[in-house]
Amino acid sequence: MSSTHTVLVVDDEKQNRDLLTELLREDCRVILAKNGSQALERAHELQPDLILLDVLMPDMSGHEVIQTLKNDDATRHIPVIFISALDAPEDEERGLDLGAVDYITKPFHPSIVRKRVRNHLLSVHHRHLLENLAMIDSLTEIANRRRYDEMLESEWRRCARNASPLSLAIIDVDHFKAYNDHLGHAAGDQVLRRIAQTLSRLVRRPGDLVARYGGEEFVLLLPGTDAPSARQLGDDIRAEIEALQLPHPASPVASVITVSLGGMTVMPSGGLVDPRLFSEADAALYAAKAEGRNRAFW
Ligand code: GH3
Ligand code: MG
Ligand code: MG
Ligand code: MG
Repeated sequence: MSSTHTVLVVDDEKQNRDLLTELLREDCRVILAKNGSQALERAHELQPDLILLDVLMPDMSGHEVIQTLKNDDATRHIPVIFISALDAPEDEERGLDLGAVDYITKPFHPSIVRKRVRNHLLSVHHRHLLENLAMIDSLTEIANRRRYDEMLESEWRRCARNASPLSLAIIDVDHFKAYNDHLGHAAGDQVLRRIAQTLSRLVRRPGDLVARYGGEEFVLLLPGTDAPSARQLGDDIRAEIEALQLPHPASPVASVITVSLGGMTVMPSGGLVDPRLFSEADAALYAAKAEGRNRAFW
């Protein structure tokens, strides 16, 4: 667990940095900063899981460092432990008030530091597990709508920065109500799982997202994919789902499960997602349904 965690040690004295590195190397990857500005830079860039922060440093105090960290969206979630020679209760109180999760006084006892760091890393680990669980759809075990909403915002901004296209597809199972009515809800659930697996198999470029949007609807978010490539993927998905040959005796379209897909590709600009990306994809889906279903329209 903890060997994959990164801890940033910030101290102006080399002796302390060496000591803490030696102490923690078994439990985590240790990165170092010898002053406040270096600490802020490394925290921002390397996103450590935990920061051990000295208070008394010449250029910028630990108090200033933590305040800057807490005012920055990119770093405010990183837990900070103060390690300081200031050992009066009011020093400790001030450190905790500033948002530190713990306060260790110098000279420190090596095994206590190690155990406290271990405990905090365990909390970090549990928090990551919970955050991931909250982003997963329990039926299909793919990403859920919450994850999609988050990714859409961040990928929109990233594509806008890189001047690269962003493609979105909405996939809806054809005549799924009739399927449930004929074969039962449990069989319907199994179909949704098979579709999620198939989508995950076909959509596998790093950065791509497959999510269950809700009910029998799925979405694909494809950053950096232009319209021709996205259209090709849409055609492949439609064909592969039909090729699963999952019997759907009540379908007027085919005797098997099919999907309709609507897609849209845009060149994002600005920081806010343009709702037309989704509404245009939804309009294409509506057209695919209206023209007889089992179609991919872009
Ligand atoms: P269309 O081809 O126009 O999309 O028809 P449809 O029957 O698929 O559309 P409709 O929106 O009328 O029905 C969607 C159905 O999807 C209704 C609901 O029972 C089913 N459904 C939604 N979520 C789940 C689920 O989690 N499990 C199962 N088994 N069925 C679900
Ligand atoms: Mg110091
Ligand atoms: Mg639907
Ligand atoms: Mg449907």
